Amino acid sequence: MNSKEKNYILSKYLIAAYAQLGVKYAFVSPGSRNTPLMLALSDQSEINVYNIIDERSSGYMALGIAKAHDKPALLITTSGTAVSNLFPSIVEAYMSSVPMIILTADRPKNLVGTGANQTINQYNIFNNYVKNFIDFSNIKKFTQEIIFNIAIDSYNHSMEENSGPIHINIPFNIPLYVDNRNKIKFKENKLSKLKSIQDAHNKFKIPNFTKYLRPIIICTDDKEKDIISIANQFNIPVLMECLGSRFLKKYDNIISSYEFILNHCKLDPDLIIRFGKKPISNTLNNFLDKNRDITYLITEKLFNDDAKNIIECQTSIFLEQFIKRKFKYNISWLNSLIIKQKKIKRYINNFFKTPRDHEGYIINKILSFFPLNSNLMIGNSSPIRDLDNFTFNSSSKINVFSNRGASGIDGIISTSMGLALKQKKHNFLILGDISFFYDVSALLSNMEISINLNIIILNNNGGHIFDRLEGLSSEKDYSKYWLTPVNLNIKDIAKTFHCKYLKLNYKTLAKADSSIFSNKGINLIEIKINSDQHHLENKAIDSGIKKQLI
Ligand SMILES: Cc1ncc(C[n+]2csc(CCOP(=O)(O)OP(=O)(O)O)c2C)c(N)n1
Repeated sequence: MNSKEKNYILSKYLIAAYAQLGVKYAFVSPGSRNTPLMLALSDQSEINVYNIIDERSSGYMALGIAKAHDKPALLITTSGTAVSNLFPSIVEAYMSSVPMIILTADRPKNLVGTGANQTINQYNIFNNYVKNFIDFSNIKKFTQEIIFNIAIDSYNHSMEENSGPIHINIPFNIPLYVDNRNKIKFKENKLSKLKSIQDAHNKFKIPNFTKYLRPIIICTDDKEKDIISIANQFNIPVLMECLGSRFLKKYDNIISSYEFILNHCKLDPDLIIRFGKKPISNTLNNFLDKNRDITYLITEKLFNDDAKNIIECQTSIFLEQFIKRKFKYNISWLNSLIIKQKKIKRYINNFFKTPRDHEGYIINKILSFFPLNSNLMIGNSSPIRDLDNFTFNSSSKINVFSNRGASGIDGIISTSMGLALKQKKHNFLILGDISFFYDVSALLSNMEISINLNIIILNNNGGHIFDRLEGLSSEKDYSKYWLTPVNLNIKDIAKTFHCKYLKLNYKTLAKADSSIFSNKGINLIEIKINSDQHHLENKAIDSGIKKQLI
């Protein structure tokens, strides 16, 4: 086998193995060093391939589709800075436990450090943010069996327990292009035996939870639907974040207004059962810190969490055990929280009957237009906080996604484009203007990939999340160093990138309906918000709710 055949055969086996393992999507960016991998992708039909110019965007798209698909996508680049541009998306995938398989083409090892063109040290470049790194320089012989085993191990490892990214670096010698590929002989073997993904330990013991009087559940991004119904059966209130199943089914025991309750009332549970990652809400995080001793985290594997009491098992298996105890907590405890929740809901709904220049009003209005079974990607930082704070439990079947692993404002459009590839209709993204401008180059791919996505830009002109930091806005250089108004015309951007465009404010939104959305292509909806007015409205809501609760 000569070198060019070797490059191609190796690539072909690797891609064939991933296709057999169930990988359905590959995000690639052009280059010459990754040519053997591209040829292998081009010669198959099971994996859908998207060619994305910008590797930063490509990485986030792979993240997005994996969120929707629960399986890794392939992320393929050439050598050099192309590789380093994947870093933010890999950090987010690692921190939020999303599977991803990264194949980076490289120069042969002997060229690293010699001044060879487009050659950097790619060896374990993502170090702390990948679950595993494999360098093909270390493999002496490339048999089909060896390559298939690498594919199986990397796939399984990316999906096991805390899912995450796996990096495979593949040095290719020149020549890179090979023609007459149909004449090259292959063993067309099927993957012989798939090793099954390791089950989590699931050997755990539930402490005697029946001795407590005032239990609560805190559920963040764990979407296991039985959490609420089982909690309901046991009369346990569930503080349910917007990333959980808040919008999937109506249940009285779902408490979504926990920020207001914790800020204005004394809540003294004697047991907290936690599902999912740390909350979005700072107030809820402080509450958890104060209640560490009585909190039990249910998690398959502890990751990036300082919980004191941990029950290591899958949520569904924990619930199976939990439900075996025929027991009910005193309903008056649950009712006391339900009453508070109802008061807050009544107050906010009443307040929002009048159109308000407030993000909570705008988000609620937008959500009310969503068709059933919509996907919503929600941006950092005010949008997700306002979605969390001002929306209530409903059965509108909205599935909410976000990048909360590292809470970056980068890559949000790209992630939502990746998500939208899986679900053909009803895709929405709500984000701030700075996050929009940050990732506007994602729209370059509008012509390459055909998706339907409504992007709602909450434009408060410059990242006004920092107004919420006590005292900061009166700092002398506040506008200079914290605010970043871009002052570009979003309508012009829409035209440049072949998107539809609509401009609204809270008053025109009040008269709108679902016809503002489009079911074809990318639709930019800009909603102007006055941040000073938002803060005034916010204060009014807070003091109004306080009066209701005391
Ligand atoms: C990549 C990255 N850079 C900087 C930040 C810090 N940061 C958090 S929110 C924010 C401003 C966001 O502005 P915008 O998208 O308009 O949303 P909003 O102000 O409404 O929260 C910045 C710069 C971050 N989270 N991620």
